[in-house]
Amino acid sequence: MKPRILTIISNFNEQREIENCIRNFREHASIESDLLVIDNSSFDKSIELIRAAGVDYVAHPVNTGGSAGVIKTALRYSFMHDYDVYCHLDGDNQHDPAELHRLLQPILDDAADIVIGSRFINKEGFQSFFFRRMGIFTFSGLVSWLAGQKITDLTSGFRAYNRRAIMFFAHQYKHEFEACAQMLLISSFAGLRIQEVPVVMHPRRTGKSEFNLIKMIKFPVYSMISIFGALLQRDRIKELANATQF
Ligand SMILES: Nc1nc2c(ncn2[C@@H]2O[C@H](COP(=O)(O)OP(=O)(O)OP(=O)(O)O)[C@@H](O)[C@H]2O)c(=O)[nH]1
Ligand SMILES: [Mg+2]
Repeated sequence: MKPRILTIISNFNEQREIENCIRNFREHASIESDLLVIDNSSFDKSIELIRAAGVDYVAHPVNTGGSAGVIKTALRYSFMHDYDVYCHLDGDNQHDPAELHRLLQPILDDAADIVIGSRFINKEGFQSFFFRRMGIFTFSGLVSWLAGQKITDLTSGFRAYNRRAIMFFAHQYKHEFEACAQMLLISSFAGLRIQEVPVVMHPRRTGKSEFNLIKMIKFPVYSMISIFGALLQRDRIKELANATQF
């Protein structure tokens, strides 16, 4: 039977790119997938553009304070609507829907539960700026070591999650999580297999990045706290994973 796949575009104030992003998916997606946009309470014109595009969407009534909130809704929505796979694209058009098949393949082969599109495997396309790269490199190394699984692009939102990952996060692990370091560590403690595939990312052309100066300073501190939090929960996560009917 064909897997039911849902691609979700995360949007927060992406009025300059969201239309392109939806069009890009419709014209170039390399997989057969439904499409949903999740808006994180934007206050620009993007929500009107999403409505005009005639795409299904969910609009958060309040901003969740970062993109992790969208991923939580996405996992829950995929679970409630019985999808086998959830693929994630950012609404700033940095992720190429023509590469979605790369993310999907390890899931179809049952070789991974979470697939991350990494820009640092082939080192092509947008590599982000020096300090952010150093942060990603350092924390990817730390999380790889703790998780026992190789991760190079910890902050990449370009990911696919299979039914096991959806079930675990939407049904069993109903707590707060941060999408980068902590989510991957929790996944690994839950026995979920993480695999990376090479992708080419584009630079953000318009709009505002989530990573401003304040976030750049907070990133290492928050990452350390969330890693520590995940380590403290390790046994509980294993119990929850064992209780999950995959
Ligand atoms: N800033 C921000 N972005 C959000 C939020 N919720 C969802 N997003 C979306 O999350 C996605 C990723 O955010 P980005 O700021 O692009 O983060 P990034 O891609 O890691 O950073 P850049 O490479 O600088 O673009 C974008 O599509 C945003 O529209 C939120 O609350 N704040
Ligand atoms: Mg971005």
